Amino acid sequence: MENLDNLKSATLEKIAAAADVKTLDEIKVAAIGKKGFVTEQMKALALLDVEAKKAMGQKLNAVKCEIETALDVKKQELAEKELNEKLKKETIDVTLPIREENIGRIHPVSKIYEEVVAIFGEMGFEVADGPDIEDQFHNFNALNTPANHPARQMQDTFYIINPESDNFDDSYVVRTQTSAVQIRTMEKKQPPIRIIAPGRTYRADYDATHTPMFHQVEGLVVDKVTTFANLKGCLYDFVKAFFELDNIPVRYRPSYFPFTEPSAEMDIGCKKSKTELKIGAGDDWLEILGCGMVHPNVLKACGIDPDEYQGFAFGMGLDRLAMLKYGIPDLRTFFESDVRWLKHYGFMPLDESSMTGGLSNNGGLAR
Ligand code: 2NL
Repeated sequence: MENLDNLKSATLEKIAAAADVKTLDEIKVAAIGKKGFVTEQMKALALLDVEAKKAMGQKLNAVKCEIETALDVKKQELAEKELNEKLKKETIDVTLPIREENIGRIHPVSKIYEEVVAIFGEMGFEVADGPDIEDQFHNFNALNTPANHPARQMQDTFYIINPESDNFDDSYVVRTQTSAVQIRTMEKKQPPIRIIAPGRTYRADYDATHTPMFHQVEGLVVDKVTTFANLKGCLYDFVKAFFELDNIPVRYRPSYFPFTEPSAEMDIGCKKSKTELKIGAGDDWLEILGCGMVHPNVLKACGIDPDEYQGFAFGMGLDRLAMLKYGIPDLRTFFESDVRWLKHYGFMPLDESSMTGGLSNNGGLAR
């Protein structure tokens, strides 16, 4: 008995003095482990008579409980202390520069997207979006392109058969341009409207400058007085901001789109040589976008009175802009998910595009 009390107090003292979890485990083994002193005395109970066995058994259980509780309390205290010390040692200095090798890159198309949104955002345009799969009304009919209109063959459309109808006119399409987004906006909202619709578009075509999925941004302005002069001013400001040039020659060539009248294509001045394309000077011209005044039939199809409102619209390929601005020769490589390509042509994630903080952050170009 005497011996047990002494061993117990000695053990409790050792627990109180223990400096780490490993020491605690050793104390535990020595007291209540398989060969610990409490366990040994429990084994010895078999030799005692019934009364003594009962008394000693209770005593031993109480000692075991006391030691276990003391161990648990101390263990928790030590674990907390160790964690606090570890946290103190492992602080992160968030002001340290990042290790550039270890972070990903922003895809050139995402970069162009951000730049275009920054420029038109500054002019007061809102970004609108819509589904990739469209019905033919929103992709064609509402855009003054009824069934059998020759313009439907101008675009190599991917159709998706409607399982609920035998009529081909009820087929869906993956959108051939993002115009359906503007149609949906006009259906919902009366003018003034000033939106851009960037996004994925699809046509059956594949070569160095065409992929079956590509990216476009279209813009739409509708108001009581909206003129071709407004269109020209808006797009001139856009190309200057986009190519980061104060002066840039532009010209408009007459063109045809079913959804605009008149329609035009905008070229910018450049100098082409075998090895280089220099934008902003020279005797050559580069087509950059298509545009025009919204056709009255389009406004009508969306419930807007063309006698009261006019609009202008434009559309351009984001991938083509990326190829021109960043000198990437083959469009197909954009969508091959090759990390070496991305490392070469991609951009650092923290270089945001803004009209005030540098648009393309050429200094941050990850090359
Ligand atoms: C191009 C030409 C264009 C439009 C898109 C448009 C949309 C509505 C009404 C009228 Cl809702 N027009 N969009 C207008 C002119 C040209 O895109 O070459 N895109 C790559």
